[in-house]
Amino acid sequence: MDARYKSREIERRSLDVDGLKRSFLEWLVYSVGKDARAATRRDWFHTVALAVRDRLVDRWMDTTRTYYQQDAKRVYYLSLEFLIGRLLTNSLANLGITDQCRQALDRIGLNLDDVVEAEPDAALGNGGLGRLAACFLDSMASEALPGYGYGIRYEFGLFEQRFEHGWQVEYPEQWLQFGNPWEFPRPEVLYPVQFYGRVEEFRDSVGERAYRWVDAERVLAMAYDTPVVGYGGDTINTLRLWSARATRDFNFGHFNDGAYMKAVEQKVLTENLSRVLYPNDATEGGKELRLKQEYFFTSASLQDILRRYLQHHSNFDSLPDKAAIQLNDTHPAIGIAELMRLLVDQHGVTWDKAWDITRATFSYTNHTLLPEALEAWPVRMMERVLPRHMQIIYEINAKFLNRSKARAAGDNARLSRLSLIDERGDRRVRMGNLAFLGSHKVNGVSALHTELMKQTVFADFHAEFPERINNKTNGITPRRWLHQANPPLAALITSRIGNGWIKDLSQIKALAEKADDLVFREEFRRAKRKNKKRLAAYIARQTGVDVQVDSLFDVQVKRMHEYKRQLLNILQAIALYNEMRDNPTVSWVPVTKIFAGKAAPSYHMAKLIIKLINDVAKVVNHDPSVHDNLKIVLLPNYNVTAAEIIMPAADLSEQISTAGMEASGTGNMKLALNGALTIGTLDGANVEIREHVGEDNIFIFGLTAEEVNDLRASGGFNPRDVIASNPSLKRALDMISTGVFSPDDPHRYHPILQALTDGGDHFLVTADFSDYCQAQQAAMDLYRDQEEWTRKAILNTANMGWFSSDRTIMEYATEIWDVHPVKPEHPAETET
Ligand code: CR6
Repeated sequence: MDARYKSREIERRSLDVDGLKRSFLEWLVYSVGKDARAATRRDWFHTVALAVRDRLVDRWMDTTRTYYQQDAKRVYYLSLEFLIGRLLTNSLANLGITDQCRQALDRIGLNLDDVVEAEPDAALGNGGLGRLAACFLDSMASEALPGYGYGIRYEFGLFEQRFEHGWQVEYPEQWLQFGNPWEFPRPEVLYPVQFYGRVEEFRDSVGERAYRWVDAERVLAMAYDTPVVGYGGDTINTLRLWSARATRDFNFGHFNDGAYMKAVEQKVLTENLSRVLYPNDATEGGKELRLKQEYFFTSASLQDILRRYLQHHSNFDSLPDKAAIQLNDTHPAIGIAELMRLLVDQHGVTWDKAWDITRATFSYTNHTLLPEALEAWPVRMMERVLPRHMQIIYEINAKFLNRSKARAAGDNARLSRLSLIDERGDRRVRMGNLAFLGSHKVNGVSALHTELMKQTVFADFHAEFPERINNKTNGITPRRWLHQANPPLAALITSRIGNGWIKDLSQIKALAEKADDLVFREEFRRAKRKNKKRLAAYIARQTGVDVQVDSLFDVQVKRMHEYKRQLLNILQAIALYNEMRDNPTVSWVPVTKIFAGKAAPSYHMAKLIIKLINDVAKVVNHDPSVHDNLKIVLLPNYNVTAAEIIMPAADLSEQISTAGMEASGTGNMKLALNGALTIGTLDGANVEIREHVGEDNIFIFGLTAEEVNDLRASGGFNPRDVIASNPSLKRALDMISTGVFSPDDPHRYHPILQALTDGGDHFLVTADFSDYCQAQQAAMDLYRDQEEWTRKAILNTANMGWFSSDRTIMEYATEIWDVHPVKPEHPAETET
C-alpha cells in the first residue's frame, strides 16, 4: 500500500490531540475546500464533523458486520419522527474525545463551543414522541442492542417559530441548506413504493385466487444513513431515513416539448413526498399527503427488512425470531397490511401463515388517548391511494370479527367498536385497532396511561386479548440530558460517585446521602447558578429581557396545547402580579416565569395563548411597581438545542396538564433529573416521579384523573360559579377581558374567556386554579429556605435513575422484542 495512504488511514482513526488537529487541517482544505484564513465558523463545523465521522466509520461497519455475521435478531423502530437535535457534542462525548477535540481546536486558535453553535438543530419531529425515538436510538446503541431507526429524511424539519408583535409566525426550517456532514447517501439502496391504481384478480400456478396491484404510480425511496454512536463508541447503529425520488423512467424517457415540462413537473411533485414534516403534535389532519408519507417510509422500511432477512433465510418462518418491528404510534400501522401484502402477494406465503408471522413480528406503542389524535383514514381515500391494502384490511377485519368473543356473545355494539372500520358517518379505517390487532404486544407510556388505555380506547380489545397490553414508562437518555447538557452538575456528580452513572443511571441514587452534606449542597447550588447564568444570557439575547439570576426560575417548556394548560400558568402569573402590586412592602420571592413552545400553525387557540403570554409579559416586565420581582419570558423557537440550555437551569418544573390527558411527558423527567422540583398534577409519568422522588419533594395539586372523569360525567361543574367564588381568578380574567393586556384590541381574548366560561372549561383550568395557586405559594415559601430547597433538589436528581431510557429500552428488549445485546467484533483494530 502507498505509504502516504497508509499513514492517512491511521490518521483517520487517531484519537489524540495531534492526530485530530492534523485531520482538521487536512479536512478543511481537501474536503471543505477552504484555507484557514477564509474559513467561516460553519466551515469549521463541517470540518470537525467530518473528521469525527472518520473516527466512527470503522466501528460502525464492525457493528453492522457483526450483526450480519451472527444473524442477530434486530429491532426496527419505525417512527415518522426523530427529534435528534445537534450531533457533534453527542458524538464527541459518546466517543469520549471531547477534551482532545477541544485542545486540538485550541491549537488552531478556535473554540469548540463556537464551532458547535454552527450546527443546525435536526428537528425531524414535533415534541415528546419524536424526542423519545431519539433517546431510544441512543439507548439501543449504548446497550449494544442491534437496533435500527427507520423514518423520513424531511427536507424541512419542524418550522422555525418567531414572534411578530407577540404573535407566532412560522418560517421554513432549512436544516439541510448547507449540507449534512453526518449522513451517508445510499443511492444504490432504492425501493419502489406504489400508490393509486387498481387490484386485479387472477389464478396463481396452483389455481388459487390471487391478487396483483396494477396501473399504480411509482415513487422510489432512497436511503440516507446516519451513524448512531452508543456511549463508549463501541456499538454504532444506524438511523436510515428515506427520501423520495422520481423513478428512472423520467431520466431515460423521450419527450416532445410539452411532455418534457410536464414530466419535470411530475418529478418535482413526486419528490414533494418527503419534503416537509407535518407540524401537528398529537393531532391528525387526515391529509392525503400524510397518508402517503406514512405508507412511503413504512413500505420502504419493510422491503429493506425483508431483504436483510433473506440474506440468511429462504422462507419466512423465522422472521419473528430475527426481526422485531416496533410501531411508534399508529403512523406506521399501515405496515401491518403492507407486510401481509409483501408476504402473500409477492412471496406466495399463505394468508394464515402470513398473519401469524405479522402478528409475532409487530408491536405497537400508543402515545395518546386524545380522541382527535387517533388516526382514522377515510375508506374512500384508502381505497383510492392504497387499493390492495384496503382489501387486505377488510379481510383481516372479516376474519377477526367472525372469531371474536363479542360475536359469540351476540354483542353487536361491542362488535362494531372492535371493527377496523368505523361505520358511523363517512366510513373510516381505525388505525389504532389495526395496530392492536396486528401486534403481539401493545404498550402505553406510563403506568397511568396504560391503565386508562385498558379502561377507555382499548377496553374492548383488552377484553378480547387480556395479555396484550403492557406498560413501558418512558425514559430519557442521561448522556444528552445530564452529561452533555449540564457540565457543571455532571462534573460535580462524577467527583463524588465516579462516572458510572453515565452508563448506568441507577448509580445516581448514591447522591441521596449527600443531600444532608452542607458542602455538597453549596456546590450543587453553585452548579445550578452557573446554568441559570447561562440561561439568563440566552434569555437576554433572545428576548432582550434581563432576569435576576437568583430569582426562582419557574419553567414550562413543551408544545402549546390547551390540555397542557399554559393558560393556568399565565393566569397564576397575573394573580401573583396583582398581589405584588397590592403589597409593595412585602419582601417577595423574585420569580422568573419562563415559557417556550411551538403551536401547530392551524391551532388558533394555542396561538392566541402565545399572544396572551407575550402581552402579559410586556405589561409585567415594564411595570416598575413590581420592582423586578416578577419577570415573564416566552422564548422563541423552542427546540432540542434550547432545551439543553433550559433544563439544567430550572428551579421549578411545570407539569400541569389536566389529569388523564398527558400520556407520559418526558420534559418532566429531564427537569427533575437536573434538580428542578416539580409542580404538577397526578398525570402521566408525574405519578411515578412522585413515587420515586418522594411526596415531600414534589408539589402535587389538582383533580385526579378519576375526579376529572367524574366531574365531566356528572355535568355538575359550572366554571362561572368557580370564578365568582375566587376573587383573584375573577380579577385576572377581568383584566384580560377589559383589555389591560391588549389596549390596542380589548376583545382579542374573547375566545379564551368564552372557552373558560360558556365553553364549559373543558380543561378544568378554573377548577384547578385555587389549588394550583396554593402549590405555587408553597414553592415560593420553600424557595426562601435555600438549604431546604437544595436538599429536595438533590433528592430529585438522586432519585431519577429509574427514568433513564436505558431502563425503558431494556424492558422493551426483554419483555416485547426478545432482542439481546451483541458486542461488535473489531478486527480492524487488532490489525493496526
Ligand atoms: N405529544 C404524549 O402526548 C408523551 C410522548 C411520548 C405524546 C406525551 O405525553 O410523553 O408522546 N403523544 O410518549 C403523541 O405524540 C401522540 C407527545 O409527544
